[in-house]
Amino acid sequence: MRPRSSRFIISAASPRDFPAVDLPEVAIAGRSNVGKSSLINALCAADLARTSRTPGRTRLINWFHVEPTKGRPLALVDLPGYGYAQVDKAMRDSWRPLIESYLDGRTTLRAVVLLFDIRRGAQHEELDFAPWLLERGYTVIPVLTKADKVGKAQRQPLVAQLARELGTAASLRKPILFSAQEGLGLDDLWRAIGKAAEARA
Ligand SMILES: Nc1nc2c(ncn2[C@@H]2O[C@H](COP(=O)(O)OP(=O)(O)O)[C@@H](O)[C@H]2O)c(=O)[nH]1
Ligand SMILES: [Mg+2]
Repeated sequence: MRPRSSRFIISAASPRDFPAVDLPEVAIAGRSNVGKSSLINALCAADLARTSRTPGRTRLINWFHVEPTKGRPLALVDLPGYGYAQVDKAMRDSWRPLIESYLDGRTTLRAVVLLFDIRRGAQHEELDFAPWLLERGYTVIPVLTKADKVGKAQRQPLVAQLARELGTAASLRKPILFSAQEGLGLDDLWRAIGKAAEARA
């Protein structure tokens, strides 16, 4: 599916800059380099989110306005990558409160799309993060990114493995196989996002 329209709204470096957006929101979370910006670009069918070569914006939370072909408009929210060993501690300490203050009090947030590199699977951070999100009442949509990097026969077993690792909470969706490069999984992801955005908070 291609959206009717998509545009960048605003970036925020601190909670006082969070916009008062009167739309259901779906956030995209995952480690640096997992493919967040590429996935947002694929969903928006436009080069709105910068990909890894320009890391400046990746320390900010970025809002995008998207009008799907079906259903109401929504905001996609690009969260800074977490668990990135190469950044120094001071930088990590400033990210965490930013992400947590967003996730803790965002009444318009309906779902978090949680990204996993298909070659790495779930690591400690994600295995802690998913239940943390579920406890706060958010739908979690797990996505395996860069599916093109593994052979076709390996893909479904990796989906099954991630599903096993994440468990069976009610607001946990089935993992979606995704490749920005091949355009794989885009319709499945739009369906899951649309459903979550329509649901009442
Ligand atoms: N092969 C392949 N590479 C991808 C895919 N998605 C992202 N990448 C590459 O992975 C790197 C990080 O992507 P980016 O979207 O910037 O990740 P972010 O840091 O999570 O926003 C870039 O070099 C992308 O081109 C994909 O589906 N397939
Ligand atoms: Mg990015």
